[in-house]
Amino acid sequence: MAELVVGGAQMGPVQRADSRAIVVARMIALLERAAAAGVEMLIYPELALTTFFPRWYMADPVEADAFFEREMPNAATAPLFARARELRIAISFGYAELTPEGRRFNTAILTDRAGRIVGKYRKIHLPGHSEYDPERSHQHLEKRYFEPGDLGFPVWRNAGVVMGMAICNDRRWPETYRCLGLQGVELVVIGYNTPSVNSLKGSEGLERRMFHSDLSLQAGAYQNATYVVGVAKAGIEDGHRLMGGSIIVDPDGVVLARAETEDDELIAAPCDFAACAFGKSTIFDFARHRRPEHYGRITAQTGATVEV
Ligand code: CDT
Repeated sequence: MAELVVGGAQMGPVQRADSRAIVVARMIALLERAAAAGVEMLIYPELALTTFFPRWYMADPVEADAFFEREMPNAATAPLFARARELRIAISFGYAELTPEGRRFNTAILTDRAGRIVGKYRKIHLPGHSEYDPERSHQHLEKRYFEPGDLGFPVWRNAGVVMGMAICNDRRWPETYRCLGLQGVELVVIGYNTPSVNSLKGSEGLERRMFHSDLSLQAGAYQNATYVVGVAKAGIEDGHRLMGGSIIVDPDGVVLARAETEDDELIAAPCDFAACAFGKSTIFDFARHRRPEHYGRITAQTGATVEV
């Protein structure tokens, strides 16, 4: 069974005017800090290379193309891949993907410790809305700029560990973790950009939103007997605050490490993946205890129907 020192590279804000070169230099600085801490697998946030541009309404979605990557690695990110390879650190980070066919996804990739991309995930649970909404304190136009991911929830064996990815809003959905759990996942990595206030419900403050993030990540870990790492892009970005709260959670649902700032910050924890076996072979031994004959509604319908 594998052991790995796992790190979360929380990032402070990326402003709209920041170049990819500036952002990648910050990511490399975090990678160097991770190497000094003995980290072997490092997770960066969702849409790590740019500002969280879905907060901006652009009448023609093509105007947003400047925020998208047409290939990965590319000229801007090549130095990050090269340094990760030299340091033998596997990495995962999120970016906006524009495919050769002109499709747009909110994507994350996973590399092995030799800097090769071994996995790709495209965000499935896209939150927000697709048209300008004057009722909101800020826009959240992910449904405008991205289409839902088309790759499902795959896992990969990487550095001896069964790994899966999810992105931000996916962390709130038990379906995400269970699809990965049913493939024996041992490490789920999740980058996020979460506004510190709810755009429609101004009273829902930071403390409650942090609680919801922790609750989701810890429940997903415990209920699937897997390590889960949630990593924020945080701080005041283009005048809008994003929450921090990056955490590493063990298969018991216990938080092993937590970021304290809203800036570039490294968290790390040694993870012994043998610890996943206990939950997977006892209370969450899916083969013995699941009752899928009663779960048909999970895939047969989306909205709740009240029939009584
Ligand atoms: N990036 C992302 O998915 N953020 C969402 C905010 C939802 S509010 C429309 C999240 O779940 O954190």
